[in-house]
Amino acid sequence: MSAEIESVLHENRVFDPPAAFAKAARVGSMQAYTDMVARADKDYEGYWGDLAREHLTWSKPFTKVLNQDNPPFFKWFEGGELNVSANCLDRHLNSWRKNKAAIVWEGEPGDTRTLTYQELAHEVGRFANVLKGKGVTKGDRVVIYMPMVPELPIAMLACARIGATHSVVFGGFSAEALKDRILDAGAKILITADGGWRRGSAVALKVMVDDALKGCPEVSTAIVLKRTGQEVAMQEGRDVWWHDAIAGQSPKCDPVPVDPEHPLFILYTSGSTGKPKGVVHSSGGYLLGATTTMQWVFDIKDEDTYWCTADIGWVTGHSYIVYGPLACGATSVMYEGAPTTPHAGRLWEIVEKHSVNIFYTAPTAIRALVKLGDEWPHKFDLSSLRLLGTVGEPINPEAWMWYYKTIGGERCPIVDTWWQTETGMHMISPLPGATPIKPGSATLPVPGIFADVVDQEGNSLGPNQGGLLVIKRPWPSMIRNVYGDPQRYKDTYWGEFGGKYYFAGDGARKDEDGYFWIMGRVDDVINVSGHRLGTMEVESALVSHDQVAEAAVVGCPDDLKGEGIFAFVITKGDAKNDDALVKTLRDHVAKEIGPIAKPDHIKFTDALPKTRSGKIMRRLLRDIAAGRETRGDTSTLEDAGTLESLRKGE
Ligand code: 7RM
Repeated sequence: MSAEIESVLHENRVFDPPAAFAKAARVGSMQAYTDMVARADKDYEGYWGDLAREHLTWSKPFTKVLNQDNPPFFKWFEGGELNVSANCLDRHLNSWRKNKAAIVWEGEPGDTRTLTYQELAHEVGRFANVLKGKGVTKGDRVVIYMPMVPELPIAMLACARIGATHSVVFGGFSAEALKDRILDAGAKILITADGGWRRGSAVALKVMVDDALKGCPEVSTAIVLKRTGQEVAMQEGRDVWWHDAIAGQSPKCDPVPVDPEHPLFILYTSGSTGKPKGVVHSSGGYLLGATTTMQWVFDIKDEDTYWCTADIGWVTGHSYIVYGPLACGATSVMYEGAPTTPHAGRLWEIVEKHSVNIFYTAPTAIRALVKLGDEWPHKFDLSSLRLLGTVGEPINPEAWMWYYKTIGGERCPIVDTWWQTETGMHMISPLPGATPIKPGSATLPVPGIFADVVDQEGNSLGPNQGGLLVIKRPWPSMIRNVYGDPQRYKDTYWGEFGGKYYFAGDGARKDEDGYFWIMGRVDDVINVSGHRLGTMEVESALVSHDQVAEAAVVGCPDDLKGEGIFAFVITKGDAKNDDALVKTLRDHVAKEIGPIAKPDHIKFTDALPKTRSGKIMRRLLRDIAAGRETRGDTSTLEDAGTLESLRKGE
C-alpha cells in the first residue's frame, strides 16, 4: 500500500487562547503543555502513574504502571483494584458535591429531571441490586438498548458497580443489528424501554427487542423501562418492568472491586466489511483517560454546566457524557431528542435554559445547523458559553468559522478533538487555555500521547507530507481487544507496522508547526492518475462555495485516470441544481485546490448515507458512483431510505 497522500488545501488563520481564559485554565500556557509532554516523554510510566494516583480512587494501589510483556496485549496499573462506579459516585458523596447536580436531563417533549450525585448513587444502587437479583455477576455481559434517558447511565453504572460488562447498543439500530450484538457478546440479560421520543413521535424499542430476541434463546431476562407509555407485549417469565423491579430495593449496593484491566464495556463499531467489531475497554486505564482529558481538553470546573450532544450509544457518550464528567464530579446535561424538535432552535434553547458553559457536538450537526439559518441561534442567549468542541470527522474551515462566530461569539475557543472508539479518550486536540487554534486542525496530541504521521515503512514524514496517522506508545485508555477475536485486534490495529505502532486507519499531515490535519480514512483515499487525494480536502473546497451545504466525494472507476472524483452535493435552499452550477462548482474546486481535484461527476442530492453518529458512509457512495449493488454491512446506516433515493435519482 502506498501511504503518501497529497495535501492541496491550506488554511492560515490562527486564534490565540483569550488571555482571561488562559489565566483561569487548568493548562494555561504552551509552556505548561510542553512541560507535561517532556515529563511524559522522559518518564512515561511515572507520568501516567502519578496521574492515576491523583485522579482515581483505588481500593488497592497498583504496583506496576505498564506491563508490556505480551504486546499488543498491554496491561495498565497491575496489582491495583478499583470500582468505576465508586469513582463516579461514592467519592463525591463524602464532599460538598453530594447535592450537586450530576445529570440535568431534558426529554424531547419538554419534561426535565435533575439528579444529584446522591440521588444518582441511590438509583444506581437500587438497579445494581436488581441485576444481582437476576443472577448477574462479575464478568457477565449486559446489553443495554435504551433511549437517551437517565436510566441509561444508571444501568451502565449499575453494571460497573457489580463488575458486569455492559454493551450499549444505539437505540436506533434495527432488530437484526441488536440480535447480532447480543449474540456476539453472549449476553443473557437485556435492559430496554418501551420506546423513546424522537422528532415528536414515540419510537418503538420493545418491538425491536421482541424481534431480536427470537434469535437469542440465551437471553432469560429483559428489563423494560416505561418511557413513552406506548403499548408493548410483555413475555411472561422473561420481561419485567423496570419500576416493578426496583420497587422495594435497597439504594445501597457495595461496589465490587475489579482489576484495572477488567472489561468495563464492549462497544460495537461497524467494520468496513463483515461483522461488527466489539471494541473492549478496560476499567482503570479507560477511566483515567476519560477523566484527565475531561480536565485538560474541556477545562472542566465545578461551576461549569457541560453538554455533549452525542448519543450514549456512541463512544463519545460513554467517555464524555457518562464516565469522564461523573468521575470529575461535573454537571452533565443530557438531551433525549432531535436537535430540531419542536423547532430549529432547540439546542440553543437548551443552552439558554441551563446556562450551558461548555458545548460539544459533531461537524455534521454544525453543518445541519448552518443550513437552518442564523435567526435560530440569534433568538437565544448564548452568552453563558465559554468553550466549544467538535468530534467525529474533520471540520471544514467554513463550518468552523460559523461555529466560532455565530455560536461562540468569537469569544470561545474551539477544541477539535480527534479520537476513536478504540482510543477511548481524546488523542489529538487543543488544550483551550494553551494551544493557538487553526480552523480545521485538531492541533497537537494531548500530553502523554505520542502521535505521528509516517510512510508505509513507519518513517516519520516531513511537514505537510500526507501519510498514515499512528500512535507510537500504548496509552491507558486504549482498546484492549476485539471481543472474542484477539487475532482481529492484532491484525487490524497493530498489523501495519509489525506490532510497533498503533495504526488508526486515518490519513493526516503535520504542518510546519507540528499541527495535525486529519485527511480522512485511508480506505477512502482517491487515486487520480497516481495522485493520492484525501476526501476531506475536496469536500472542504466544495463546501466553501456559498451555494453548497454539504458534500461527500468518493473515487469512481475511470479508464484514463484509474480513478475519477465523484461528488455528491447538497445545496442550500435557494440554489438551482442545474448544469451551470455543476460547472461553477467544478471550476471552484479547481481554483481552490487545483485542476487535479476537479470532480468528474457531481450529483445533487437531498441527503447522504450516514451512520448514527453522523459519519458519511463513503463505501456505500462508492458503490453508487460505480453503479454497483450495495455491498457489506449496512446495519449502522441512519436512514436506509437515503440509499434508495440516491439510486433512484440516477
Ligand atoms: C470519537 C469518534 C473515529 C474516526 C476517526 C476519524 C474520525 C473523529 C475527528 C475525526 C477528523 C476529528 N469515534 N474523526 N474525530 N476526523 N477530526 N476531530 O468519532 O470510532 O466513531 O470514529 O472518526 O476518521 O478515525 S469513532
